[in-house]
Amino acid sequence: MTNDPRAIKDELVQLYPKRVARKRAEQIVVTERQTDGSVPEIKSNVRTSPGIITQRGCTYAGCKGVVIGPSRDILSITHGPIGCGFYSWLTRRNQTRPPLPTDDNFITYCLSTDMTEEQIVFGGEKKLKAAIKEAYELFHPKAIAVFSTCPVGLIGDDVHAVARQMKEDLGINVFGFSCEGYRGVSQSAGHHIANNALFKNVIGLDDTATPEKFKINLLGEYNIGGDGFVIEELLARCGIKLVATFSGNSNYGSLAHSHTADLNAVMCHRSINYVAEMMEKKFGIPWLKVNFIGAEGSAKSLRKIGQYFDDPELTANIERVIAEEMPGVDAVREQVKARCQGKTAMLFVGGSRAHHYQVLFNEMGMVTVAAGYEFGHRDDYEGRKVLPTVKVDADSRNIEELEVERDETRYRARKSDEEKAQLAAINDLEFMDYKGMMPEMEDDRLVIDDISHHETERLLELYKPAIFCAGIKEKYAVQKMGIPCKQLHSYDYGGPYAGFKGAINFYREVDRMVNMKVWFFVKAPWQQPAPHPEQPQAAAD
Ligand code: CFM
Repeated sequence: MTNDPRAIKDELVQLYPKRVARKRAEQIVVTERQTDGSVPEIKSNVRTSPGIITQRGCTYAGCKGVVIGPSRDILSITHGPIGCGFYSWLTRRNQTRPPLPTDDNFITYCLSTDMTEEQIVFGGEKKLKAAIKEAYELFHPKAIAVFSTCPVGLIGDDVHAVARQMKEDLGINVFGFSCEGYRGVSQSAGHHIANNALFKNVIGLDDTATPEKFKINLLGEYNIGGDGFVIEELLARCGIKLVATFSGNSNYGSLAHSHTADLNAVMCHRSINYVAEMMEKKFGIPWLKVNFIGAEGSAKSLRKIGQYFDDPELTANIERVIAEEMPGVDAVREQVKARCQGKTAMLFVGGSRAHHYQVLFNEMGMVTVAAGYEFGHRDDYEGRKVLPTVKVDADSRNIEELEVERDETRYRARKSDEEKAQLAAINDLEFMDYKGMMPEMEDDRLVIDDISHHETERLLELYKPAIFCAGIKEKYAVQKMGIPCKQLHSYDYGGPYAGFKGAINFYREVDRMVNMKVWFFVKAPWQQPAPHPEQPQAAAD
């Protein structure tokens, strides 16, 4: 079979009905960088064709599970059938560490209104009110968040009116999310809805500022497998105060005064860019894209933050930390490189990791031959410069765009336009920008948006990569084909993979996976030679 990615692209869509094939062909591109740095257009953030097995999750998952869930002391109530609550209960490895054992931590709980037929027919608002009251009496939280599941939107329960009333009755912050599973084409819509509600109901509520000199928020870091802990520790060693993380290891109070920080460092652009943009407009806090995945990425990100604050002592601290960490990383990297160099990887995950983790594979000398997001938008693939040309369709119009204005009293431009231009010129700091996945990929690689199960199987047969990175839904199907699958959502109970420490963990783990001989012995029964007709068959049980 050919290795020509264009021929493989044709092959992937060959079995689809014509219309589906045409649509899928627009969501699969072969990378090719033009001299001006531009990359081909990719169709993304569109509905999955019915009947196709997708990796995607729902809008409720993106809102409750991804963005709000990791905050430890906001009490989350799922308004809906119990199944929705159950499947969002501890299914993501966002860790948290309350400072004191007596501090609130609701992450291990699963609260649901357990909507049944009665509420579907007669309405569920009464039950929701009772649930909020009961939750309050049990836990006395500072804030309660109410998440809508599909039936809530279908029967028309007004979660916002209920939340307003309960806020008044209980005297704590109660807010709702119209994040019904069907609200958007994927969990990405849920991110946006969560960002909007955080901005309207939490950010900016507490003006208490702490005295540190270098204060930042980390946006789009959810502390999966302890990644956030590693980054927090790194920042602290450099002398950088982390005001709030959105939302790994966060608490309500930190989010409420996050507008007192002087920089927003954005890890996962897809899930939180809306908060970054809105905080810039309302409070004057600029944002910079960072990536603490990969040792080089971590060093670069720390240096970017240093250049932003432009302080000799901070710069020296950052360089000291990098110098302390790098030798350990290099030693392991050299070891694994000898065994992994040139091996191939594929990454199909989420809306940012398929890009970020290419850095780690590059550092190991491995080659990413195909990658894609489940629910990324064109800006995540091609860079934010394409934003003005992104078509708004009925599905994206469904999600509210908040009108944000400068806060009369609290807006403070942390850097003037001149200062920003100067920093951009000297240090190449790109404010409020993300360059996307494709410009950093080699030419002639496949980029596939919202990959289907059928396409996954064909890709594996055609390329036989050394490792495939995806999630739990794909893992065992992939491994049955004799190819190791690394879960990049949950890290397979492993991690952390962020920062320098994380890079070492990842190098070791991937080295083990791609060099393990066991995969060569895997054969499905139908791949074995057929038994001789005269040979007695094993009795079936
Ligand atoms: Fe951002 Fe994430 Fe991701 Fe995401 Fe996710 Fe996740 Fe992900 Mo799973 S917020 S887009 S919705 S980095 S849960 S921590 S791993 S799909 S690539």
